[in-house]
Amino acid sequence: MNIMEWDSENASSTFLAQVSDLAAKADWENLRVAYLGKKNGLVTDLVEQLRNVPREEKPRLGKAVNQFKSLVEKTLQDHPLAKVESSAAQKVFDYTLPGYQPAMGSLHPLTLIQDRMVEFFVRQGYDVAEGPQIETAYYNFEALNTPESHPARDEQDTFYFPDGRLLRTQTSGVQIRYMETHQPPFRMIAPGKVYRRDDDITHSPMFHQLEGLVVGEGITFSDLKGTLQAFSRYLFGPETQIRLRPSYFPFTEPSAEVDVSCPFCSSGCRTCKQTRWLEILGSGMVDDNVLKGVGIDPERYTGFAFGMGIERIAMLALGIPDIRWFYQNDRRFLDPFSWR
Ligand code: 2NL
Repeated sequence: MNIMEWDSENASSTFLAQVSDLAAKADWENLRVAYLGKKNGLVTDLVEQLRNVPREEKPRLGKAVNQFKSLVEKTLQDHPLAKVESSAAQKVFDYTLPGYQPAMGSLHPLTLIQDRMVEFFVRQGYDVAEGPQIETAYYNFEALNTPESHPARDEQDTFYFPDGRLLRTQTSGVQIRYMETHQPPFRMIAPGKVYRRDDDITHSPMFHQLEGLVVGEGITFSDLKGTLQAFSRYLFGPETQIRLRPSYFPFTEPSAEVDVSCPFCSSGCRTCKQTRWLEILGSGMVDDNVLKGVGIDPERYTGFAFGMGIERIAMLALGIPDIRWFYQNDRRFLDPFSWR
């Protein structure tokens, strides 16, 4: 269109007639391109030609083109179709397509194992207690008959805060508080996070423990043995045997380490390192000094206690070679547990 032959009034009414015929977003798009398109849009073209118009015609034509441009821009912008989704997104919904399956959350393998352990003790009437992960040296060590000279208290093994407090290395502080606030007889467990300066394929600076404590009149080593026997059979199957080996902990006397017969073999395998036994926990009769420290009379009451690492047992039960797999949130590792 040559600007010298352009009739602004005619152009406006033509444009407005086209606008009144608009029916779909695609029509609106086409009209916008026809007028305002960067290439060959009528308005764009006219504005371009203004530069070469004779001097004396410039004011009149300039005004007319600008008015026309505003009319086109404003009319298209205010049109109801301007706000309608463009045709590509407006496609009819295809209900034959497969649905999107939302990813399902599931329990972490450590949570699954911990829940099963807790389940056993809850069914036996144990109370479940929790406590702070930042402890004082009193609740983590002193009250557990562990003197300042003990290697476990070294900065090599324990994370200390500048004020002398520490990240608990065992959940025992929870049991101490429980004994301060409850009268025997009682049975309780304390599951939770604990921290030690350790880091390799079987040790993590943070891991989970479950400790248990039973105090009452006439509690004996037989009660300890029977309880751990039943627990082992619950966790590893009814054929499981247990074996107690003499051991030492500052807070129990006597103390025993407990092995279960390897649930995977009868003649030695990789999991049991050809020994046919797996060590699963430490235990013993609560030391008199620990009971005295919380005001329980050891002449009247006795008790047993035990502690186990949840990661260690989960690794044995599930055949997991590297403790770090628990913490990396890699779905190749986690997804196979999601059906449980
Ligand atoms: C292990 C051994 C153990 C305890 C923890 C305990 C707590 C109180 C009193 C006496 Cl309050 N004992 N806990 C006893 C024996 C062993 O843990 O190897 N844990 C991973």
